[in-house]
Amino acid sequence: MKIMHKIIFLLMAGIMLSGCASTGGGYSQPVCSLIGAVAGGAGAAAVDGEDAGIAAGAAIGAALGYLACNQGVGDSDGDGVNDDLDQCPGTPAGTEVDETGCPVVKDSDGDGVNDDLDKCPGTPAGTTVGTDGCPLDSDGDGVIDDNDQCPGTPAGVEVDSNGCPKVGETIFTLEGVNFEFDSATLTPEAKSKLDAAVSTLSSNVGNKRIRVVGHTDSIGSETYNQKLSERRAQAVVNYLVSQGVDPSILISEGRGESEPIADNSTEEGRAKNRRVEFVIE
Ligand SMILES: [Ca+2]
Ligand SMILES: [Ca+2]
Ligand SMILES: [Ca+2]
Repeated sequence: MKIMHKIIFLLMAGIMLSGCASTGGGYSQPVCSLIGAVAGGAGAAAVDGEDAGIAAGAAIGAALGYLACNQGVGDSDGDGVNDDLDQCPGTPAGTEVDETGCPVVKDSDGDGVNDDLDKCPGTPAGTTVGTDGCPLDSDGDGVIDDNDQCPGTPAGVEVDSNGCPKVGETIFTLEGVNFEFDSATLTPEAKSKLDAAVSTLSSNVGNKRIRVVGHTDSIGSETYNQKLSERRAQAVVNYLVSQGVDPSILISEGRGESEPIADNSTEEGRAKNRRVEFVIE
């Protein structure tokens, strides 16, 4: 049996030293201590075979195993977690780390965005924030979503403190080929544009109304164009109502050729002048 004990001792010692020494920490410390304890105990038993000797040998072996394993295992980034356990070995000095050696991640204002990503770390409780931790302003009008009664304001439209368009603001313009030639019949293109604008028109004016204003180019008489613009504005209102917009918020008006925004002497300019504007009343 003594020969067997010696073989075990040498075997265990060999495993311990190769595992720990060659890699500078191939085993974790508890495992190395255990191997050391077994090896030490076996070694002691090999020498005198007494229980006390086995216990003493185990204790010495455990200590030796621990020391062997810790040889060469430093704490490169000085965060208090040794390199063999440090999953974030390059932590900057002064960073608070957890038991894995990685920075402790906090969300100081409790908005669900951790401090390291939070560009607005002091958001008041309950504020709706984006991925950057700052209050959301979905329509970019300067009024945060939590206070915005018109959260879909089109870009460039001036708003009041409720985030709704100010009186006189044009919130939408129907441009392009909107009507069949010389008529008030909406083209399919115009209908699809109006369809896309319906939600903006009905839910983004607050408690205000929309004046739907028709304009023409200067081809034809002023009187004729005035009537044509009125019929076109009314056609737009009728279509919007057929698509579910509350008729009580819509006012129809024609201004003929009296308010050109481009040069009526060119086809391009005339196309711009033929338009229907949606103005907050
Ligand atoms: Ca936060
Ligand atoms: Ca807003
Ligand atoms: Ca708004």
